Amino acid sequence: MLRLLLLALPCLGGSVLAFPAQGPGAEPVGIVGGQDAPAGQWPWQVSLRKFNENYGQWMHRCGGSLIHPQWVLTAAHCVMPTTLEAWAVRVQVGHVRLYDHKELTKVTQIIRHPKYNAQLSAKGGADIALLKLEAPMALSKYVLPVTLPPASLSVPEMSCWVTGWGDINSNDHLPPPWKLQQVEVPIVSNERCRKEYRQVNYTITEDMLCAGATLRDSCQGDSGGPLVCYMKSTWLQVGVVSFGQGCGLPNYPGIYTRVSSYVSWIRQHVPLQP
Ligand code: 4AZ
Repeated sequence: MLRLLLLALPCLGGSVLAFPAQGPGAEPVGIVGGQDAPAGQWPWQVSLRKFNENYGQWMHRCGGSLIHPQWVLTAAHCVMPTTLEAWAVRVQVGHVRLYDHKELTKVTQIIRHPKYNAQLSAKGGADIALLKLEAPMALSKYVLPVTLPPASLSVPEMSCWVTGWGDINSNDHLPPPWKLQQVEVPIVSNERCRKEYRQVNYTITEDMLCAGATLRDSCQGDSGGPLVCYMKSTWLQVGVVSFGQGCGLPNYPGIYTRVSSYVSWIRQHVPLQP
């Protein structure tokens, strides 16, 4: 999950080179089992970009969500190492396709959760970070912040949605034109999730939340993106895509940072919407 994701590179003459995740220990790497998301369905979804020196391109690295006109929520592992500075990160807001236009929004501050442990990575929990945008976004039908849950929220075993431009299967990148994908995923209780993950020695802590089923999951490149549930007649962001054992595998749901565990930390930095 920490591997630099080179989702794909739009190249000269409109042709495209795709770079699969490589290297020893490369994990199965989008959204598995998804469909194209209609424009305006998930108006808080953002694509987090990092400048690739070799290709001179701002490449998709992770997802994120607009939680305030000037703030994006993402995963801490998406903005590592800590030497990664705000100028090297930009976001695309308000579009379902990657790379079909050049407007990116500048980031002026990266706040990683102080309890995120770079050595343990996502497995250590607190996989959450905030990005401050250079100016508040103009809100529209296509650009709207998502609602955060109350700290007291306990998410029942219901059906929710995860979105992103990540891989569509282990090692299968989302093909051009890179349209945002969505998939409905069941929430899995921490108790059940813990039992499954014990087999691979992962510890599921209270600040994590599990969701997914066979061939319905998030995957590499979706990290940092939102898991939302329709509750109390609105969409609440209950999770941030964090990690998991493979993608869409039976018995291994995706693992998310539980947003309700971090609302008070978020509120220390992000004002309530005006
Ligand atoms: C990753 O490597 C990753 N199936 C993200 C999500 C999931 C697994 C891996 C969940 O970024």
